[in-house]
Amino acid sequence: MHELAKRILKQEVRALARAISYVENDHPDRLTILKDLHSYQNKAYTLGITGAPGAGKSSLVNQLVTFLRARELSVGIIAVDPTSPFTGGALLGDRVRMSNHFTDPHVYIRSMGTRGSLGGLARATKEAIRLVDAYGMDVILVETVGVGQSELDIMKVADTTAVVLTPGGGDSVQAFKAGIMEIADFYIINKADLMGADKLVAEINHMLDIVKHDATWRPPVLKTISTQNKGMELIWDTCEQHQKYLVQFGLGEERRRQRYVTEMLEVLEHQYVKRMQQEIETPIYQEKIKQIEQGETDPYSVAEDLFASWLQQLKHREEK
Ligand SMILES: Nc1nc2c(ncn2[C@@H]2O[C@H](COP(=O)(O)OP(=O)(O)OP(=O)(O)O)[C@@H](O)[C@H]2O)c(=O)[nH]1
Ligand SMILES: [Mg+2]
Repeated sequence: MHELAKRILKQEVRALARAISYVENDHPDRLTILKDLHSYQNKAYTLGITGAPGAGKSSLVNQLVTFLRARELSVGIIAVDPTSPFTGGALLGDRVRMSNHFTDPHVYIRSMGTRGSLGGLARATKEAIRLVDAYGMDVILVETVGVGQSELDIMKVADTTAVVLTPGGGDSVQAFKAGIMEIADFYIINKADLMGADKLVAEINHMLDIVKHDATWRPPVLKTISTQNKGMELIWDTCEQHQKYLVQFGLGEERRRQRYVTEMLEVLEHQYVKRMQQEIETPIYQEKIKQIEQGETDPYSVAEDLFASWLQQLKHREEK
């Protein structure tokens, strides 16, 4: 077993941090570590928290951590900030917000940005979640700014996904447009101390009446005030209900199965497409591209050639 994998299983936090850097930077040992730790996963409960910038996700996460720690649950937090190359700006605020948890050995906080995005932030984040899981945290909270496909992607690995909305932001319509409702297992109307919270709750409930959702699970709509520590119990109760629902209908397994398929495809894409891209840079293929330009061949045939010659190479290697 890889040294870092061993140390992660011994709950050495520095090894966890190092391994996450490995997945971020696409270190050569990355897959080895993930392989070693595979059978130690699927113990943590993962809650994704997504929503527009400033909706109060970090404040919620911070309060939730306090809530979960009071129940003696250990917590891993992964804050994804796709807008910042170094996760600097947002992290600074979050650091202040979460500073009371920094010295707690049962809490691990990690920010992920596009910096180490070799092969994609979504991939790195998902792999980081795997590592935190193997490390043995009971609960993993993943905070993302819900804007793009990559967040939707990340949320597919969460057991439960909460979408955070706030009154008066014209948020709800936006959220429904962005396809976020497809991933929302429940809604958190945060900043319920502000005007218009009840109206927003009603709006979302109305939309839930008219759009299709899983017949056996209607996403609940909760109100919270994270700055006053109100609603954390409600959130956790809802998480527990959702977990029960997943178990009852065998959906956890189904999600897991889909996740494995996705991960396999991602590894294939990441490892092998990358290799073929390198191949395309070689003089042979540069020459072929010229031939395409001159009308002597076409991109489809060259792609087929490339794939065929790659298979050949693999076969050769096997025979050796
Ligand atoms: N009035 C009110 N303000 C809140 C509440 N929750 C958070 N805020 C404030 O909203 C601002 C943004 O909170 P954050 O927790 O940083 O929000 P975020 O969603 O993590 O923001 P990003 O990570 O930048 O997307 C802060 O100034 C909070 O103090 C709430 O329940 N009520
Ligand atoms: Mg935040």
